[in-house]
Amino acid sequence: MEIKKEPAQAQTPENGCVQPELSVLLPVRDETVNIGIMLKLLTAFVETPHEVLIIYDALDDQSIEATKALQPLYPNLRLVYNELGRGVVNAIRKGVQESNATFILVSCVDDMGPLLALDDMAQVLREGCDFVSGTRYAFGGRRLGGSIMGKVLSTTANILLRMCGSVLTDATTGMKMFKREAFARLDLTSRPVGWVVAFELGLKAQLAGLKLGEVPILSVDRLYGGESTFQLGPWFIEYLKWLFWGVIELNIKRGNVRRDVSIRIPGATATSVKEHAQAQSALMQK
Ligand SMILES: Nc1nc2c(ncn2[C@@H]2O[C@H](COP(=O)(O)OP(=O)(O)O)[C@@H](O)[C@H]2O)c(=O)[nH]1
Ligand SMILES: [Mg+2]
Repeated sequence: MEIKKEPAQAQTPENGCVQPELSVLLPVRDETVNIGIMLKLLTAFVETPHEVLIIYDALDDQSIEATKALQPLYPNLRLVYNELGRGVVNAIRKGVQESNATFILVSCVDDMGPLLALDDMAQVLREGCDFVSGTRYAFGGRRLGGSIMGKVLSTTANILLRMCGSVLTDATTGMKMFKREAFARLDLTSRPVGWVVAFELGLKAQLAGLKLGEVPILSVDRLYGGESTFQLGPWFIEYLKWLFWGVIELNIKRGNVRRDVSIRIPGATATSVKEHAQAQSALMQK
């Protein structure tokens, strides 16, 4: 597959008034230092004209002050109050309502590695996909840091789902980008438990027959600052529920799932020539 990168309109803190093609939705709960790091790296790495929505659930959240302090530096930075109800699923709903762009990215403010894949994900949408998922488990993608249990749950769920017909190699990752109109076709019903909504998005995008893409990401979960909200008990039950649901639905609606997934490998992801060659040859065999 040809690896190409189209020139995109550069965006800087000074020219943040450029019409954003992409809204970066960052749900937050008491984040401070990571918001500033994320904004710096987004500006440095991402060429796609974008706005950033920091979405908080509570009026006493520490993220509010941290974001307000950064706004004079980043005109494309918006603070959004999610009054729809607590939790990431509601923050995403609110973010989509508030977004001004045709492409929407959902991501975590404490994970900087996936930023290297963001322009490539946008390019996959420009080339005709409706929904593109990051992948930590294929084509040179990797997962570093984060809780061991989170990793075990996610890898097990993805292996089982692949056996049952999932075409995504990482349905559970939070890093998902989609077109605004595609989101309207995914009727989200998950409970506000952690990032289980990412799993629901990955499953429903397939079952809705969306044109799908995948881009490998280097996930480096919470390298610095703040605390993980991961709680094994409630997450486990909710993940299990969606896993069963996915297994059953993928079997019943097998015919809905489009198997022609578009893959794009960012130069920064395949960190060695050998890995890049391996990823390319895996692609050729698909
Ligand atoms: N709005 C909102 N954001 C949340 C909530 N829980 C977690 N987040 C944010 O989601 C991202 C990932 O959460 P994190 O606690 O690191 O989860 P982990 O990576 O699974 O340990 C971070 O940006 C958090 O601030 C929530 O209930 N509401
Ligand atoms: Mg995290």
